[in-house]
Amino acid sequence: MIGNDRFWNYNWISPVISVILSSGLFAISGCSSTTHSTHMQDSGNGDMAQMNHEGDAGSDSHMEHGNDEATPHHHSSGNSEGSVTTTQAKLTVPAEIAPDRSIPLEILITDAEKKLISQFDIFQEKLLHAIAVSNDLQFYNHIHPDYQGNGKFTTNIAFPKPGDYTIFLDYKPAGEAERVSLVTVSVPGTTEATPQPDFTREKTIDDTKVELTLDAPTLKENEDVMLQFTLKDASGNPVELQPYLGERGHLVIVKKGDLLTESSYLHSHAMKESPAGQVQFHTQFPESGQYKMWGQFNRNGQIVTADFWVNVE
Ligand SMILES: [Cu+2]
Repeated sequence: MIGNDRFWNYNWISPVISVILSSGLFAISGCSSTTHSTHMQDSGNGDMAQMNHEGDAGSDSHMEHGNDEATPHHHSSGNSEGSVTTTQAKLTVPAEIAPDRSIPLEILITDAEKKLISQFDIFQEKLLHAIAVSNDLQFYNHIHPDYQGNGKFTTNIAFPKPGDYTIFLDYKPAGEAERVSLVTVSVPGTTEATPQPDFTREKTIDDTKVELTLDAPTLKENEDVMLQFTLKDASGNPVELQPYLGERGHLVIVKKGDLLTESSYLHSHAMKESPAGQVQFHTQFPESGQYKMWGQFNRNGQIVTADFWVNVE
């Protein structure tokens, strides 16, 4: 919260139109409520579209079914039954963005013909879930933009540091399957070196101690795994949790990479039953690599966000 208002001179008259990327229709993995988007993008005509996506030559403009190097292990992409439709998100941000300053975001969701989608189904209590991460996966924010009607959502967000950010947009056009679209934002300035992933399995967030345990000694791609978060208070007692967005907890998982795509993103829902202070997620990691996960839980109205890195072989 540095009071550098003098740097704050964004101008809505010449907004930068950011990225347009179509979404993937969700594929539901067989064992759990984990969803995982298919990789289906279409770089649009946004000024910033090339910024984060130029490295993905050859895989941006078609839908894959497991035959592309970027997504060699598409489990369960076979249930789309020929009804795949695409949607797109377009982000408009101010022409000038300063670190650590709140900026307005305007998001338009359209169908493949660029026609605005006006009706959305509520899922997990919201019309649109927006998960913003820095591309180095150090920053995470989960917000719910306000629906203005006619395909338009608005919100405000601050990006803490210079660098590239990706916002995963998770929504359901009325009567249709859940979609994920992504948009990107670049905050100008000198970027800092990214710290190495930290694989600690225990963290204290304010006065909540959170421990991650896995039901397997190592994580392997495409294998079922149960991720358990155990939350204790300062005295070591299990904490009481309340529902968060209708569930015992939410888990967002993003695969580390030079380029974040829709297939980098996984959103897992908590198992319904688990002992006090424990929340379990059943999931699969689609590829080997390093993943950052953010578990979110409601402790007496305070959302506890616990982040952990895991390595998948
Ligand atoms: Cu949400």
